[in-house]
Amino acid sequence: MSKYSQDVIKILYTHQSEYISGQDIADELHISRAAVKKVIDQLKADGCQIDSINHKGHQLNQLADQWYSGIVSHILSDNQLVTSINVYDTVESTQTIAKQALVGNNDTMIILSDEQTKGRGRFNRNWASSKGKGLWMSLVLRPHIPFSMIPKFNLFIALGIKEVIQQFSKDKVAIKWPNDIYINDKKVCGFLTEMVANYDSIEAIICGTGINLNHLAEDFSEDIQHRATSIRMHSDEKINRYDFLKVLISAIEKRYNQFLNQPFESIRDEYIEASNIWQRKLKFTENKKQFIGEAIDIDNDGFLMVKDENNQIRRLISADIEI
Ligand code: BT5
Repeated sequence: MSKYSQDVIKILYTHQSEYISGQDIADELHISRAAVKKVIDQLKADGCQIDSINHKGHQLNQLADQWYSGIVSHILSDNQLVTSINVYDTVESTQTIAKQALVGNNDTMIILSDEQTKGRGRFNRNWASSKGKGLWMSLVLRPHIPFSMIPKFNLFIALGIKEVIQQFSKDKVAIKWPNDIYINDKKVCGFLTEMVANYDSIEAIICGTGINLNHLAEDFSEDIQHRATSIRMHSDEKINRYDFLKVLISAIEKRYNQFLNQPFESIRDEYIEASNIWQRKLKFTENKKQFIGEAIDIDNDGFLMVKDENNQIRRLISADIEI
């Protein structure tokens, strides 16, 4: 991509309601009209729908299904959550990139990639991250908190992600404790929180979030087709990834501040209401051991209270739940 692509796409994006001439773009960037034309031709070849009319100029109608750093930086310009924005077209895993990028500095970051070739879930399970279909993101945050607060992070972030997906979905969105978001009993999002720490303090939290935005059923491989869904499959229109990202970061920022300043108790009722695990028989896996039970409550510390088949109450900090 040419040196000026990100600047040109940002100008087109911020002038979406009108035509802007090649000369105006060239003047703003101090480059030639021919250079602007070259970039615009490339953007069209990428899949951007740009209407170009002689003597009138260019108008952006639709962006390609990819992240342009020029636009990401623009839409996140007023965010207080991260200072550094890193956009890739393909990586093995944004978690790996995040872990490398956080060394030797104190930055907070967002890492986005159009595709992950080795996206991973918890316990090194695979996370399918096909190109241009979803939001594959890692956030590097630097909270000054004790280790004991880490599990609480997921609970606050889940509410933020859930409410944003709900804004774009016609159907009910629910949290499946502790790390998943579901629509109609199918998984639309999974996230995981990893930590980099030295012996007495946390250096960074890396929150990896995978959200299926624009998949159609056939875009999922056979092994997950029956339990995966996308927001597009519950919406009348294609999801605009940039609109989605803007609201998502703002919701996460709000929930992150809540997490830093408030106890879980303050969101407990809201969390319980947003969850889909109540009044049903569930299969739990905890430390590789399985049991059947019913979730009955979440306590003030965010532990899940489960009644197993022997009527024993178990208190879980994390587990896999099969619905
Ligand atoms: C998760 O793990 O749900 C956490 C997923 C986190 C992915 C993000 S993407 C950005 C960042 N970079 C990464 O490399 N990872 C993070 P877990 O609870 O272990 O769920 C994994 C299981 O979900 C798999 O075993 C599949 O059954 C299923 N699965 C895989 N890909 C899926 C998808 N795209 N949609 C729905 N389900 C999927």
